Amino acid sequence: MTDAKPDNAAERERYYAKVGAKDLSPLWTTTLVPPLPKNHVKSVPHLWDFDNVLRPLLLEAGGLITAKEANRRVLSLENPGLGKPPRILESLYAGLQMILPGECAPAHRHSPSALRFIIEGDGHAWTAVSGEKSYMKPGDFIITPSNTWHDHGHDGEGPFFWMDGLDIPMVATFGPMFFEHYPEDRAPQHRPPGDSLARYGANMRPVNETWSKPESPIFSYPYDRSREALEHLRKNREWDPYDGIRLSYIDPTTGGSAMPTISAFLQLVPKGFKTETYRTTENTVFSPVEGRGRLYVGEGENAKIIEWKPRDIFAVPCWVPYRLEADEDAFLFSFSDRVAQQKLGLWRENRGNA
Ligand code: 1HN
Repeated sequence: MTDAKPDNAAERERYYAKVGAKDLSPLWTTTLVPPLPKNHVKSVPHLWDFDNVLRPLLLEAGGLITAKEANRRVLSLENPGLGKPPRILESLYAGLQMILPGECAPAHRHSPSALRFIIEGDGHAWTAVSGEKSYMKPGDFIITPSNTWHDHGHDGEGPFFWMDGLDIPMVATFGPMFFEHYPEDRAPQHRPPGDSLARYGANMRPVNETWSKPESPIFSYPYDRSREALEHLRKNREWDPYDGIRLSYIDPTTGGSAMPTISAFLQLVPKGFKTETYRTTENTVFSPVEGRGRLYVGEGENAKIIEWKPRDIFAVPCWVPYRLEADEDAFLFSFSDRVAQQKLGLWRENRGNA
């Protein structure tokens, strides 16, 4: 390549204007496919502080608007490197939602799939998905599959907070965005709480029932059970140098991801453990449940150290190297677009520095 100005520069410019007017552009003047994600990914590693920022601001919103009027009282986490519409990372939406005792977040359904990760509250708030209520406790992971009716309520005391994770940017890329309000505030209940877990969550399944949907038949994955599994494995399985001990939430009928577009994980990084530098094409959102520590993220002039503690939310973009250090036994929830990238043949990871 030469930087010398071609002798027909003016002629070329006239040509570019001419093709532009015909809804065309010369590929040779654009870089559609840069050599590395870092030349293309705009989102940046970032942390949202729950105790000092998210919680007080949501409480303030609680004095300004009801859950019903807002439909959903959610603060969207906007990655500072991305413009509107709000996204936490290129492919993922995340928000922090608060519901107050007696409130109603009315029933609706939409094509984007959602997950809830419970952050704080007394265990008497619930979400109803497809006619089944799940009471929510901190650390629980709950799915709201595409186009399932869902509403939220709170029968207990005090404010109740959870993180919402949705695949909205993926759906937006393809186009099939659908949303409907249910004609009443509450969608009807067809099954008692705990039904889906009883049917599919005991390493058994009803022999006379088929399940062919792309998501898990289990709506709620209680924290106690996931945590207990990690506690067992810390003593009985080698720790992974890049993850510590990490389990993924699965659809028990396939062994694959609980959701078709979003992967979700719970991970234990034992006190004093330092993970080795890891890089993956996946876009990942973390929320520590217990423990505190540091995230070392990025490289060169973009390298940062981010301190995290329980209930914070932090995001690591595609192909940005990172490692974790825990000062106390740390249990971290995370969700990512791994399963979507895998289905498209795009997912890569790099264990090591290369
Ligand atoms: C939604 O429906 C919920 O149902 C939460 O709780 C967050 C963010 C964007 C679009 C729809 C919910 C959402 C959302």
